[in-house]
Amino acid sequence: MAFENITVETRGNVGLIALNRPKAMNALCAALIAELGQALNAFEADDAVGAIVLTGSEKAFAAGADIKEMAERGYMDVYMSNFITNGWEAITKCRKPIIAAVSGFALGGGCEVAMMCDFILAGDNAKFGQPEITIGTIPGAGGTQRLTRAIGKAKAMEMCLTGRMMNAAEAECSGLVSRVVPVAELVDEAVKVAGKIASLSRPIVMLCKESVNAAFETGLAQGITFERRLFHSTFATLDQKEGMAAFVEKRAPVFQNK
Ligand code: DAK
Repeated sequence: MAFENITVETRGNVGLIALNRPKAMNALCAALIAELGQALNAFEADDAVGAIVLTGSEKAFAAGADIKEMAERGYMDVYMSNFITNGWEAITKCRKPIIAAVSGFALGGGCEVAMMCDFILAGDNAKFGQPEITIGTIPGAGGTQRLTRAIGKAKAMEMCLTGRMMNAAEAECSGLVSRVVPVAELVDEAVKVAGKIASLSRPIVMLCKESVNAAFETGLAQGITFERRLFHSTFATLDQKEGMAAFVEKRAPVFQNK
């Protein structure tokens, strides 16, 4: 597939997508989001790919939705066309793990895209923010919800109400990112982590992702029950038999994704 706004490659069993609109700080125009959806769906369908890394450039992961594209839209237009909603859902619907490797600016929709991924690895120059308030709107792709769940009300409210950016160190302390690494090593490190995940049992990885995500959508008792049912179901897989046998026999497991 030929893309204009992203680059796509595979490294071993990892799919790597880089947002690529350097002149516009990787602003998320409709064409870019459509391409991102296509690339994610292709990796989702590709049995050779076990995990995905989504990154930008050193300067910008993405500086938000494309303001120039949005500026003249009217209410009836955005409401009736369900403006820019569809393409974005490919990220949250993907069943394979997606790691966001964020360096530079992750603002507005850029921060929201990163938060839609399963976890964020940050380069030490990363800056996160929801600056929509400064251009007369509010976050529209989950920013007020996912940021608040990730870092708590006080910090999320301050960031959404003022547009203040958070640097990588604060983002790590606040629980927004899993780890900070030197920016020059970021993509390689993200691919390494994704490669580790991709080397494990595919169905078990998917069950695990589903279970962690349930923590954000259920109460504790319901979440625990859901986890228990999924845990029980892993015992119906060949990979659970293989994983535990390999441990007992002191050898590396060979998973069949079954
Ligand atoms: N849109 C369009 N162009 C952008 C852009 C953006 N978000 N961000 C940067 N650019 C462009 C600039 O216009 C400039 O273009 P030229 O003037 O060279 O043609 C070029 O990128 C370089 O930017 P700067 O000259 O401004 O570079 P600086 O280093 O001085 O500043 C910056 C970098 C990232 C701090 C600054 O560009 C900036 O503040 N950008 C805007 C950040 C922002 O406000 N983002 C929030 C946008 S609103 C939804 C989904 C998503 C959304 C809503 C709903 N649904 C699913 C319903 C999301 C909304 C948003 O993200």
